[in-house]
Amino acid sequence: MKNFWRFIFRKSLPSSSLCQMDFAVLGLGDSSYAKFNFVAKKLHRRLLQLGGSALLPPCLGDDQHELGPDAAIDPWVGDLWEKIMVMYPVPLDIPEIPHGVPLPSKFIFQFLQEVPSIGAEELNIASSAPQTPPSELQPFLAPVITNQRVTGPQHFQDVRLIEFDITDSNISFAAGDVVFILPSNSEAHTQQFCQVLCLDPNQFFTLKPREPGVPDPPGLPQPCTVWHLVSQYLDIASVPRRSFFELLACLSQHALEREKLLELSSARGQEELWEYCNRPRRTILEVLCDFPHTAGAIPPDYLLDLIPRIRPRAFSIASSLLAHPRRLQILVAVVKYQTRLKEPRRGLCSSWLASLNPGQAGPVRVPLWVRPGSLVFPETPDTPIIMVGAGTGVAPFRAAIQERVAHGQTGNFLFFGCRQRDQDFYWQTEWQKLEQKGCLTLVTAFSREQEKKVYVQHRLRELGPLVWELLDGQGAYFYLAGNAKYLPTDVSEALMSIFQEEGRLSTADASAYLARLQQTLRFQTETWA
Ligand code: 2AM
Repeated sequence: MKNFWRFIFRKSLPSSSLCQMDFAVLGLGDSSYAKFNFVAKKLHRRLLQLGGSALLPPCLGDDQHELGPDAAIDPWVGDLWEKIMVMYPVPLDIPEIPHGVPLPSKFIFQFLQEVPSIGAEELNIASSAPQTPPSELQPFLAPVITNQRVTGPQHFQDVRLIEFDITDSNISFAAGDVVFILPSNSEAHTQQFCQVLCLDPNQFFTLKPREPGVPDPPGLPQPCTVWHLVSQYLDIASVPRRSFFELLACLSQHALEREKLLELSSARGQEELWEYCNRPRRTILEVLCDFPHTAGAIPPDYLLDLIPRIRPRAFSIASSLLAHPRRLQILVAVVKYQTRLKEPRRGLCSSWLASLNPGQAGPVRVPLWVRPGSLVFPETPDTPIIMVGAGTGVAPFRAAIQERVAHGQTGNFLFFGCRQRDQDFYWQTEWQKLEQKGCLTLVTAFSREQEKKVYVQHRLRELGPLVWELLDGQGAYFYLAGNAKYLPTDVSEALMSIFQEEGRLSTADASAYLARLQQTLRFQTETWA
């Protein structure tokens, strides 16, 4: 993508480069970010500039839409097909694929009659310590050495400090980097899935691609047990997409269930599908339990077409190797919420991590690897940094503070917001020690200790003269991290008012000042909704 981007934006490309080309751009974005679908919009404009003809306006898929990105994608793809079918009609002599018959599966499962000489346990460990840094295809299997609840008993959320031992892993990281973790399904869900689909979890299989040249599914060892496939590969706890229902309908031999599945996958069934599946966050496993006759007769060959692969989750690293050698720490908020379904919804990765018992002997290890994150910290020794973190958003700042303190860098300003000092004030004593040593200036905002909410942006405004002096006088870098939906806008507004009051800038100049900070990486954010 980087190569493509560099190429397409080359100044030397003549403006008629794409005059023979029709194009359409589909973007996947999240409107909680200021630069919503920036790439798609920019690409669309550039392709036009190079003489291409847009078949449609760009599609701006939005993760924040209550129907998900599909709300924009479905009608857009419909329009696209209409155009394409007019431009390139299907020749009459090509037979149509009959409706309701599944396409052949990508893989054929070959079940082994004999148990291979490698033991099942050995197989379930995907890799040992590699020579090169671990990656998605070769993760490091890290033992968990700490799993500690760090929120008080009255706090609504179970937040865990999880620590991994990364001795001999070849992993190294710096402040701002993120760790990717590949979670597994729970034992109970794995068992239930095997039962509903009438699969023997102990059976070994290998996969044969139906078409030559189709690569093996990445990260799946072969031969493999059904248990391994279900517990570590198939994302049975995710909410199914419409394509899942389409394929399931084709595979169903049960008249009633098939009819229902066809309805849910049809265009007019989308409202109902939304109510049945997306709104209550019903999982693939739960849907399969609702269609037991169909589920019990799914040919294993189709499992990989039907169910997506478990995706890794990214966490900001919360520790520095300089303070905790051979260790990697993260702060995990355990996702759990209620919908109209009786069973509470639980986040796959956070619940799995929280369930791991550090003292436990045995092969439960966490597959992980590290990648550079989006936050970059200045290397110059005397550049101050202002870090604004709400809740678990403080995690990357702890790594940065530990690293900077180890390097003797001063000018560390942390604005931390949480609900109550005795419930979710993460690393309270650690910060206080650093303050006493003169390595950190800490400003706290406890939102629920008084009647009126106090947030980090209120503290920023109160300390406006200091913030302005650090930014304008000393060239400080400003960082913001947190999971509050309105946090980015609120903090930007606080900064704007500081620029206007302390810097005596007009509104236009204050926004230009903020934009310049962003462009020069002196204002960086890591936020999620
Ligand atoms: P609240 O839950 O009491 O509203 C970590 O989640 C902290 O961020 C909490 O104290 C939370 O307050 C606060 N928070 C919620 N929304 C915020 C916002 N828009 N700006 C700043 N802090 C916010």
